[in-house]
Amino acid sequence: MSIEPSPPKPEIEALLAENRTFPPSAAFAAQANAKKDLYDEAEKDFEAFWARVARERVDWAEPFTTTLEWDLPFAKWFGGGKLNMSYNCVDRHVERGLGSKVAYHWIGEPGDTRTITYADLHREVQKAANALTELGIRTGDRVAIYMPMIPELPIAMLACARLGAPHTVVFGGFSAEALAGRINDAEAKLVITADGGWRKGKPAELKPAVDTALAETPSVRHVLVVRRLGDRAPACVMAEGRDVWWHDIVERQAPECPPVPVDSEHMLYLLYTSGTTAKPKVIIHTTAGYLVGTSLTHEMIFDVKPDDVYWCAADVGWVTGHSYIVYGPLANATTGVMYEGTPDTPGWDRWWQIVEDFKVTILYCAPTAIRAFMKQGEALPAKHDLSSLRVLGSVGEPINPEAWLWYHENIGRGNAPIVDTWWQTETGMILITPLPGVTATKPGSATFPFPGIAADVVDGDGASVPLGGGGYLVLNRPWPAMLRGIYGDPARYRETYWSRFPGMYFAGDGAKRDAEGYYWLLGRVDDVMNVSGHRISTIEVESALVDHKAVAEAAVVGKNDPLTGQAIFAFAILRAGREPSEQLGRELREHVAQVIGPIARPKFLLFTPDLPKTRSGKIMRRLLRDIAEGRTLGDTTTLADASVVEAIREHSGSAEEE
Ligand code: 7RM
Repeated sequence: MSIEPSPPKPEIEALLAENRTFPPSAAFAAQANAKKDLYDEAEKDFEAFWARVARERVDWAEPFTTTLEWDLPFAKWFGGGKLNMSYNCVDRHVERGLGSKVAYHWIGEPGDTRTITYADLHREVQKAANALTELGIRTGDRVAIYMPMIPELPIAMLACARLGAPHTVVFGGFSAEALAGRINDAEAKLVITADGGWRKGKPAELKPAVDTALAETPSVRHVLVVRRLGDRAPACVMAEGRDVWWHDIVERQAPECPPVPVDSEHMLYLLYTSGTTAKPKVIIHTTAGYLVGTSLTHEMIFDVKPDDVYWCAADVGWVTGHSYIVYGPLANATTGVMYEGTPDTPGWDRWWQIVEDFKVTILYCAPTAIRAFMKQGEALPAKHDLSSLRVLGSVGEPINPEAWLWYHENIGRGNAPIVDTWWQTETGMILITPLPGVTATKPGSATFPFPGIAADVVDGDGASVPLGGGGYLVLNRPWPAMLRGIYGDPARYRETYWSRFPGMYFAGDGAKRDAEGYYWLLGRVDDVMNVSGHRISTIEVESALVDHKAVAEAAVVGKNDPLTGQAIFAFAILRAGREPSEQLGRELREHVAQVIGPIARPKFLLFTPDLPKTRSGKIMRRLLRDIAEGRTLGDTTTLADASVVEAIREHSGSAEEE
């Protein structure tokens, strides 16, 4: 790691030290699940805290005998315990009389809907688990899942968990090549997929990509295929003896399949980290600690009550979907919303229509979505009744203060607390976040570590940086939902996360703390630019650009520069109704210079209609750097929409240089 943290610079402090503070309302605080004493309890004895939570929240087949065995960097939580994840997410709720409670209100992109109750889930998960057994799946076998956002996706995950067969979910948008790599890494025996799904008003076939991938995946015996598109999937060909329709095999199964109790540390799933680095890592999550961590954070951070309608608008293929669409919410018997399609179909108010129709009370989404809505203007959300919303969440990237305020005013109507939640595929659960009703928020800050979590900001030598300064974000003690390693590569696990600062987990993110101890996430440390020896993080410049009223979204990268080492290359997406012009280019540069300082003025500026992103909305700056440098593009298998980079590249000649 060559980049050292920047010393605090007064001009950057100006951007981060948001003066606006939003204290919780007395009314919200009075009814909140989380109380301040949660921090106190956890601080007194964090192991005792997690043990208490684990006893209360989990239905154990056999109780655990040890809370934590910590052989740095390998953790074992709740040793001696046995449990089943699907039992905890489904059966126990039905047994307690919640069978008719809705687990998911599902909305297909074309407008079809399905209502899945806990009793429905109970039946369907057991039938699916019996079908997996018939297809040869046993405890410990890996199953790859490559599906659109349809109810069979969580059902398939829970069916795997019922048998103790770890799943690896691959985004439906990824290519055949990416799918083949993931199947081979996991040596999956079975692939669960669909003929396709609806995306942007059109049927999008999936099965042909599976067929291509399977030419190179010797471990796969069978493919289980859900019919979603039917006649609209003409290329869906079933291979005799290998491929089986879901409705043929699942429907005829008995609706009883006893859950297999597994050890606390039994592998629940494998998941690739999002493609912001060149070589993806396969992250291991296990059962009990993950259940404890995701269910507690879900209930406290989103203030979930029995009558809430909770919508996490992520894709299930992202860790956010695993933890906060499937396992956390179902463990809490929550009623959720699940939507198949994109936010712009049939119009840019699709989400607001869903909120209105289903009276959604809690919405959790990514800043990239919020900025896309900002670009479309205030009129669209204003047309809808969003008064049911009472908590809003953000995840995936630092949220610019501008987008935070827009979300607060136009979606939360000024009175729904916003929880900006920092975490990673590796952490499994939210780690830095406000607790609504407890924490006074500041737009752009993820605020404080969750109870029981020990975070710090350290300098290049691992020494804690005093409040007011910036450096590297680290975690100083294990937490229940933490990754248990990188699949098949313990050395890389140690090297990637535990060697930069001995004894600490290095998250790879930069962070600052203000004078009051609030955490401000600054993005990945490899996204830091070095201009004439000044270290400037990409989010700082991006926030300054988005702060200008003409800009909806921005990305900046460092471009090699003979004079200054790196020069700032900015990509800007304008809001609806604004046109690119030289004049506007000058104005934007001037704006950045004013907000941050002349050193941060972009040397190159390109107006672009779109940005290359992962499916979870993270900007792939690696590809923007390739574009800025005029290089051939690196690995694009995790790109949500491959045509975007080509479109930007065509324009890139027109980048204005100052
Ligand atoms: C949940 C998820 C992890 C990386 C992480 C950060 C960035 C996520 C926030 C954030 C600032 C946030 N998992 N990140 N949440 N940065 N504020 N609230 O995103 O594995 O896909 O990505 O995402 O850089 O290291 S992930």
